[in-house]
This record gives sequence, C-alpha cells and structure tokens, in this order.
Amino acid sequence: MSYVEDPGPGHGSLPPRAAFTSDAPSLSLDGTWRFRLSPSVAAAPPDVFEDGFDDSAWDELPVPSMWQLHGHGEPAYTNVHYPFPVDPPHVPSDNPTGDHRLRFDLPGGWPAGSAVLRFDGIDSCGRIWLNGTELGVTKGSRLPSEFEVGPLLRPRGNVLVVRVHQWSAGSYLEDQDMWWLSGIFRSVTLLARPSGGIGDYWVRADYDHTTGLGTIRVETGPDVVLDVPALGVTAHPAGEPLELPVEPWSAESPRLYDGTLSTVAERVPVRIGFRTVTIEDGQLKVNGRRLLLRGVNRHEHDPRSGRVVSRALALEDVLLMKRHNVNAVRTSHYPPAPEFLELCDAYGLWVVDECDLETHGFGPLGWDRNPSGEPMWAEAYLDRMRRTVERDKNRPSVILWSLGNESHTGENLARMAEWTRRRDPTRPVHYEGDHDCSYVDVHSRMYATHAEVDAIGRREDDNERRRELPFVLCEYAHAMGNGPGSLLEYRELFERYPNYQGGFVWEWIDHGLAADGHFAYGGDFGEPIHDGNFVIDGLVFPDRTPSPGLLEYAKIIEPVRISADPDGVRVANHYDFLSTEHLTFSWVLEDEGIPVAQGVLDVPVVHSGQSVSVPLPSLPTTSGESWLTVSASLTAATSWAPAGHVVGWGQLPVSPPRVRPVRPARGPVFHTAGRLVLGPGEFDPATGVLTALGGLEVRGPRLDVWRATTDNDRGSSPGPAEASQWREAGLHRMQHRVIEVDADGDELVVRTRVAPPAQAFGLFADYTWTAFDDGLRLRVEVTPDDYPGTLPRLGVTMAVPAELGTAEWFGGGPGEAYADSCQAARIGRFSSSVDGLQTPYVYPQENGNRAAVRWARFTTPDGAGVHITGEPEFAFTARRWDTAALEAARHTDDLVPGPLVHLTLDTAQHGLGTASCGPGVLPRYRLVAQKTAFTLEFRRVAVAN
Ligand code: IPT
Repeated sequence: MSYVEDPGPGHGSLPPRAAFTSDAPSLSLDGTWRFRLSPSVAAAPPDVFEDGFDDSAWDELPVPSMWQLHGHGEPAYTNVHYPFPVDPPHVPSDNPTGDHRLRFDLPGGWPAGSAVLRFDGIDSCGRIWLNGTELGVTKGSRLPSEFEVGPLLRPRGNVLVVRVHQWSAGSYLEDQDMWWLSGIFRSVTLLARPSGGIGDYWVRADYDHTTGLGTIRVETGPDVVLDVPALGVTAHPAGEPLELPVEPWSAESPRLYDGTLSTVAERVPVRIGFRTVTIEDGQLKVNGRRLLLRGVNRHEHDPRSGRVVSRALALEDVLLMKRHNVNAVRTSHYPPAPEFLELCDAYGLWVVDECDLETHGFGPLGWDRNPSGEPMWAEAYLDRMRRTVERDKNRPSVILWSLGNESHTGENLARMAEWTRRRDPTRPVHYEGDHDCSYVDVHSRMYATHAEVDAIGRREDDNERRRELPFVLCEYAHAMGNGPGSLLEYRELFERYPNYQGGFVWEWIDHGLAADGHFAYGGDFGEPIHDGNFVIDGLVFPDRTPSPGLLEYAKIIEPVRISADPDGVRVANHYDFLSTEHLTFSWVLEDEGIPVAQGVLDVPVVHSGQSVSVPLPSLPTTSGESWLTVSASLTAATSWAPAGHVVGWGQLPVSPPRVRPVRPARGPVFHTAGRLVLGPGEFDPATGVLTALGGLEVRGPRLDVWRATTDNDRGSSPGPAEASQWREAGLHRMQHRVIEVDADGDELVVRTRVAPPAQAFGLFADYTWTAFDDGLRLRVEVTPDDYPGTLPRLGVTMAVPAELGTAEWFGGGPGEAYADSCQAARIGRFSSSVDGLQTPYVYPQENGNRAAVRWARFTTPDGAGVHITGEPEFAFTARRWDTAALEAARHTDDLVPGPLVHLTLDTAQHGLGTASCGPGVLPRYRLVAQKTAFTLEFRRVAVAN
C-alpha cells in the first residue's frame, strides 16, 4: 500500500518533543519556494527529489501557504461530509499533489553535527527529501514533524523537496468543519542540535494555594541547570525538585517567571507559570478555585491565507478575546500554531488543547467503519495525541487535553486517554464524544438546550459517574449570522449549579475568504458538494471586526456586574481570583442621553465572589428621562488594554420620562385635490396610506410582519425551521385589503385586513391618525384573525427620501439589539449614518435593529427630516434597500442602495435563538400573534433642534 493510503502515522521522523527555541543556530526556511501542482500522484514528475532536477519553469509559492489561495486549485468547504468516497483508507486517484522545492545555503559558521529539520504543519501528507535522500513521510496536518538531517547538509546548494498530497489516509481523521486547503501551511525551520544540548524538557510548576509554595520539577536530559533570577534560583540541578514561595499563574494574573535551562552546549529560555489543576468535589479547580470558563472555540483562520495565521494575527485574537472578557479557548479542533499558546501563557487565557482528530463524516453512515474503533488506525490516533501533548506540555495555559472532536467513540480514543493520563497526570482529559464519560475526566456536551443543562445541574442523570463530574459545554450558542440569542439564560444556569464550569461559544471567527468586494463561503468556488455559509458562524467577522454577538457575549460574561440596589449601586465581583483593586468606578448622569454630571464612585475593594452596595452619588435634578451609568475600568494599562478600558458597566434609572402634555387634536380631515389632509399629513384617499408629512414625500407606514430571515430562523435544530413555517404561511407576501377609510371627523381611521394569498387567516390592522400642532399621531391596532403561529416581527414599514441619511435616537444603542440579545445595548443618545446602522453579516439577513427607542429622527445633513416618538418605545431599522432585497442578497455586495431609506418601526420582534445549531427561541422571546396596539408620533423637522 502506498504511504498515502497507509492508515498508520508517518515515518522517518524523530520522537515528538516540546516546541521551544534555544541559542543554538537555526535557519528559517520560510520564504519563496518553487512549486508545481499535479492533478494526481501519477502525474507528478518522478524525479523531483534529484538534485539536478530543473525547476526553473515552475511557479513560485510562499511557504508557509495553502496553495488553493495562490491560484492553484480551489478551496472547498464541507462541514460533516467527506468530499470523497468513504472507502477507508483509500483516497481518490485524482489526488492533487504539490511539489515544493527550495535551494538553500547554510549561514557561515553553521556547526557540523546533528541538525533537525522541523515542519510545524503540512496538510495533509508530505514526503520529504533533502539532497536526494528521502527523510520520511509526515501526516497529522496540524502537528509538527522533525527529521534528523545533520549528515546530509552541505554548506551551499542544499535542495529540500517536499511533495504534499491533498488527500491521504490522514484525511479521514481530519474532517473538521472548515475549508479543505492544502500545503506547507506552517513554518519550516532548520535547527542545529549541539551535542550535549537539550533535546527536550518538561517544566512542571505546581502551586499549593494552602501554603503559597510553588514546586518546580524538570524532566530533561543530564547535566542541565535551571536559572530563574526572579526567584533567586541559580545553577540549580534541573533534575532536583525545588520548592519555594511564588506568585501563582492564572488567566486573570498570568505571572510568568523567565528562566533558562542550560548545559555547557545550549541555553533554552523557559517561561514558568505555577498552577495546579484538580478535580475536587465534582469541580474543575485551578489553585483551589472553581473556574468558570467564559470561552470561545477558535479555529485558525485568515481571510487571505486560510490556516496560515501569523503571530501578529494570533496576538490580535488574544487581545480581542481579553478585551471582550473571554477567559478561555478551546483550540477547535487541532493544536494551533505553537505561538498562539505562548501568547495565551503571556496574556492569560485558559486553554483546552485539542488533538487534530475528527471523523465526523462517518456519522451520516451510522458510524460504520469509524476509525475510532478500527485497529488499523490505533497507531495514528496515539501518534497524534503524543505529538499534541509533547509539543505543548510546558504551557501553563493548557489546563485540559482534548482527544479531538466528533469522532464518536471507540477503543482508539480510550487508549489515547489512557496514554495521556499516564504521560501527564497533571491535566484532566476532555472529549465530548465519550457520552458515558468512561475514559474522560469532565462531562462535556454541545448545544444542549437550557432545559437539558438545567436537568444536568439538578443531577437528574442516572449515570453515576457522569453525575459526579464537572460539566462544560464545549460548544454552545452557535454564533452563525445574527445571534446567538439567550446567552444570558445560559449564564444563569452556569452560576446556579456548583459543578458547572461554563462553556465555549461556537465559534470565534467567520471563516469567510476574501473575494472581490465580499467574503466568500461554501459553494462560491463551484464545489460540487458543500455546506454553504455554515462556515460563517463566528463572533468576529472574517476581518476580525467584532460582531454584535461578541459585544453581547462580552457584556454577559463581564467580570464585574453593576446593578441597581435598594441601597444604591450594587457591585458584584465575578472574577475567579482577582479583587476589584485594579478598577476605577466612574459614573455619568445623562438627561435624555446628554451628560449632565459625572464623577468617581467610591467602592471598597470587593473580593472574588463577593458583592457590596454603595450609596448613589449626589445627583443634580434633571428635566427628562435620566440614567446613571456606572463603569468599572482599568485604573492602569495592562498588557492587553489601555488604562480606562471598561470591563463592566451597569445602568440605573434615575428619573422617568417627562409627562407629555395632552395636546388638543387638530381636525378635521378634509379632502382636497384628490388627497385627504389631516394636520401636516396627506393621505391617499383610496388606501388611507400617508403620502406626505409637512411637504416631505413619504410612503407608508403600513403593517409589516416580515424580516429578512436569519440563519437561526432558517435553522432546523431541533424542530422545523421557523422561517419555513413563516414562508409557508406566506408572511413575506402579505396583501392589504382596505375595509374602510373613515375620514368624516377629527380622526382618520383606516381599517384593513392584512393576509397572505391562499390562506384563510390574517391580521386586522386598524390605523387611527390624529393631528396635533406640527405632528401626527398614529395608533395601530392589530387583531389576529385565526392567525396560528409566531410572527417574525410586528410593526410598520415606511419609506422616506434617500437624503434622510442620518439617524439620531434616544434609546438602546449604540449597536443592534434583539429580544434575547439586548444586554450590550445601553440607554443613551446615539447617532449614525444610515449606512453605519447596517451590520455586514457575511450572508445578508435581518440586522441593525435599534431597540427600546424613545424617539428617533432621520434627517438630511442639515437636520431636516422626520422625528418619530414612541409611546413609550419602539424599535427601528433604517436601510437603503427593502426587506425583500435584503432577503434576496447572498453576499454583502448584492445590497445596492436605492432611491429611498426604508424604515421598520416595530413594537416587537421574534427573538434570535440559536436554531442554526442548537435550541430555538425560548418561549418568553417568541412573538406569538395576539391582539396588540402601539402608538407612534410623526413630526416633520425643518432644521436640527
Ligand atoms: C459541531 C462541531 O463540533 C463543530 O465543529 C461545528 O461543526 C458545529 O457543530 C457547527 O458549526 S457538531 C454538531 C453535531 C452539533
């Protein structure tokens, strides 16, 4: 059997060891290589490995890279399905094969003797030659392989050849939900290995929270000494344990001690973090404290280079996570580039380090012949786990090992767990697919509903082992498109039960690929089988702009919570370790959104898990609705945020809205020149629809219940998709029948029935218009006529001229908010261009809703336009296209501004939920059709006032 289809691991490589740098010479081989792609192994040139092979006509390709993103072949996206026949361990004969060649010279003074060639990642299988000699074969795409090359090196004109196959037996173990992309996608390095140097090391640094003592145990070769200047440790024989008082490491205060391990021949810098992970009383603890993981699942993704993620981009991820209160990462579903974990150590994130393993595509086949249970794959499984653990064993941030993802269950997984526990007894083992928890240390689930999570917390489980373990949601709150909804309710559950350790939102980033004018997703490259935009399900957009979902998550998981309390302001500390000593509490009082007073609140130091109440500051009286906003911000800059960065905030209502005077109605309605006129309004006499307001042409408002469906509306887990029920009902094409236009008094009353074609049900909508000084008041009464289900939204839609391109409002903001995702919105006064109100979801859908709005105005740059007041509140969107265009769009650049600004003015919207993968909208956020009335006032504004 060819090595390509051999189900075993690669061969020829050195035993796995830790990732580290040293003062021994090294040479990066990243850069421009020669490249040629052949459509199959058979079509690839047989003699590429020969020194004299002429590659001068080949293309150039950067290394690291993924060749499909450099004009060779095309990316392809599938979630679960293998894009080739499931015929393990065989792969298609049409197996794109990329030959990579590099000529390199050794730098002057390169020492003779041992040298190692390291590949940090080759997707999916590489065969390697140096100077005409074959070194071996690598598999396990996101894991390193090293080869001894010392005797083969020459000072000048070395020829390194790497033949990479897109498909190999290893592809069966790499069915993660992501783009299929190939190549040498992580760095290639040549490392001199001095004799008497340090081949490998493992610094275990425990912390005893009862004594404050740290223990260092180093496992390494002979004659190694340890230096840790900040601990006064000099030339300590590394093999001997050391106990001494230290500051512990945690994600909240990631104290690292810089040191060195050295022999006469080599010096290796080490960064030591002291922490002890335990499972006690069914709780996952570090340094004696129960952790609450406020995590995300992170794939490695760059919209231009795919899984080639630079250190700078990895740092951007870490900083964004830290600034949004995220404290944990699951490296779904493979070990990341090693730099990422160094950054997690340095900046502070708890890490679940997951092995490069997923066989999900056997699921649709009933898990028949799943590799997890087949002996021929046993070595490959173990090899992957060994390479994961050995590479990352020195990282204090790694607190759990994860065997992989969605590979069902089987003996091979159990053996990985067993090996891991033996090799590293200091970290528990995670794997979600071990449903009985027979070989894992934590009970893990994905996408469990709130009700299921609650039942687990109440310990109603009949499996005794599972009942006693700490519980995590390794995936939840699917962040696809607009969502996720109901994060708050998950948080409440995590905090209700002592053995809950939180969870990891799915997922960190949208894997959109940069295309002309938009981001591409599955199907955009003509793939015959694909899963469309299911790869667009992150908390940040592909360019790492935070989505509203991330802002909501940041608010939900804030480490300090501030709320109203009968005694004033309540400050609750939700850090796992820190007190509030590093925070400044400041307040601002806003009168209808205008700041009128501010100051610093005197809050005593609050310890982890504690709360205090402090009296309100003395506040001036205000004339309108006013709110006190209290923020907790960093007093001094940290490594991840400047001073003043807000980690938590809360709002307290101070005075209610002004009572508005009763204004005499201005009637009567009169008929003139084919129009009905009431105060500043002109109406179409046949339909009763408003056509002008104070001379400004408008269209509508008319009842509208449709929204451009979200990914979650279209999601069908667990039941039938909400969107298909709405569409079947015909809610997207409602017709308006005018029953009566009553214009005989001081009011204009328009009675209508709004219903979809072919259906017997509908909604009665009565519009009552009255005029007062310069405005119009509209009361809409909606009465369902046998209407059966939920509605996407309930409100009116109207259009105003395109020149009204600026919005200002008092209410929820600055970002969008929905019924079950509205914690991040605060009450204030905000303004934005209409264009700026749009959230550019990669797959266009309902977005941009501003909620709890007291009033809003849409104006020209000089302030002329329409002012709309709610009684008391409404929600709005404003767009340069209508809902139908938003619904029809497939990419952001399909949305083309038209001649109008379209407004939706709603009394309610159906929640978001996470039915794209997980539970739908919770009952309390469902918009069930029922008799409803709401009121809006419309005023023409000539200039800003
Ligand atoms: C779950 C996968 O683990 C994850 O990789 C991703 O595909 C996610 O689904 C959906 O985006 S598995 C599924 C059976 C819930």
